[in-house]
Amino acid sequence: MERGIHELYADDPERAAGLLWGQRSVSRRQFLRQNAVRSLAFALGASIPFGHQFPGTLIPAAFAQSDKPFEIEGKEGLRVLNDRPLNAETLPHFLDDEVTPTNRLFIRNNGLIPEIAKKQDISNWQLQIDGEVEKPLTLSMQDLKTKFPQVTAQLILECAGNGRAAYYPKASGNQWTYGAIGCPVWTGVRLKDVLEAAGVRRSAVYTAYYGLDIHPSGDLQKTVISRGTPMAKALEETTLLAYAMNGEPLSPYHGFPVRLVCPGYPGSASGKWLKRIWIRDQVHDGPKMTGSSYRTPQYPVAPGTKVPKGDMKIIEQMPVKSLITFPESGIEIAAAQRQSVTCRGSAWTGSGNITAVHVSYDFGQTWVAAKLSPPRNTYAWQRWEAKLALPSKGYYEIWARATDSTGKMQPMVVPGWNPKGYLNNAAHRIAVSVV
Ligand SMILES: Nc1nc2c(c(=O)[nH]1)N[C@H]1C(S)=C(S)[C@@H](COP(=O)(O)O)O[C@H]1N2
Ligand SMILES: [Mo]
Repeated sequence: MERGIHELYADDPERAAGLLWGQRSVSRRQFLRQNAVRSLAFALGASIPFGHQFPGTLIPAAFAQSDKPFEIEGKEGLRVLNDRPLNAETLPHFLDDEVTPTNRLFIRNNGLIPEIAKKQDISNWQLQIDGEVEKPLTLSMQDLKTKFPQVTAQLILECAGNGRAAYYPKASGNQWTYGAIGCPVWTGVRLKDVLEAAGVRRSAVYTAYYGLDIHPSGDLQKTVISRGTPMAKALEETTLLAYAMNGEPLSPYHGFPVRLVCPGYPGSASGKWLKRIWIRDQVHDGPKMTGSSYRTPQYPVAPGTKVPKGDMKIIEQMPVKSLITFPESGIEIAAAQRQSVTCRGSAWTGSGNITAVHVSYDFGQTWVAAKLSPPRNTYAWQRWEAKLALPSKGYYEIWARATDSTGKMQPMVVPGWNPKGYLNNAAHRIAVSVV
């Protein structure tokens, strides 16, 4: 079940039209519109003679009647935020699995998927390891699979911009709500083992990844994104060079043939479609490492403040957070069932593990502790469940709030505003009516 076109139009007709017609900027409008008319015609299976006349904010009747949803091949339950580059988040009730299935993992692309991933052809693929190492390495897939111990772990992947949509004043970028998070099972090798084989020099400070994805401008010389982590994070047991997700080779969306998985850090540290890891003698300064990218102010600022670039710091550990993945927000419960309403979800943190999840159905006046499962391994999310007795008929909100082993707890309201809208870990709420 994808997000219906009616729902998109109801929320924001301009944006819905933008998604459908590709009309995003006035200057590129004519060009985009031509392309959009072509792709719309393709979706309809017919040409649209007067396509250029179509009013931008009207739902094409063909869709209005069939309620044909936006679909991403191989995906289910994803809401498209942008189609070029492709960005799509998972609806919370589609994240109800203990292990996130591949078809339900969010997609966050800064550029275009490289050919090698589309064709799934690794005959010419190699991974280069260089910089502050004694012995630079060039590794094939075969080398990765045979020269290093294979590791399988369930690891969280969350975009630092998850929750951005709730900041006011609005922060630019994809308007993620809740679903730029997932926790699949990854298989690969430890980055640590590979770096040890290369012999890390004492001068090593930071890693830098380079991927094969293509800059949205089409300029093949331009790097889309190149980020990294301090050496200590790179050398953690759970920082992987992954070649498989949920027992299958990585999909084209998620970094085929090899990607980093750097759980607990912003998703942007988990470079996809890798070609090179450069060990640096200084903090990496590649595209999206500097300025305000993946950085927050060093001190709290009032909403809307212009923060000098020198006052921003790189985001490292992600905050404590949780989701209610069952039931789906907006459901109606028959009065006969109200005494025992099952409610469950996931909780995770970038520091340590989850020690408690509390649930409220009376707007935070009372809280009950949920039953919490242990993580499958370090940096796996933890599932929680609570049975609630709703006292009467009427409208309720179920609120869930997690606490981690550092003692940090999710806030009920949107936390510290920052220029790019990162790290919103406010508690998730859903609506439930007893009828
Ligand atoms: N090469 C490359 N790696 C990348 C990105 C990208 O655009 N290009 N996006 C990053 C960001 S911002 C996130 S949140 C994660 C998303 O991973 P996913 O699309 O597999 O969910 O990949 C990261 N790795
Ligand atoms: Mo991200």
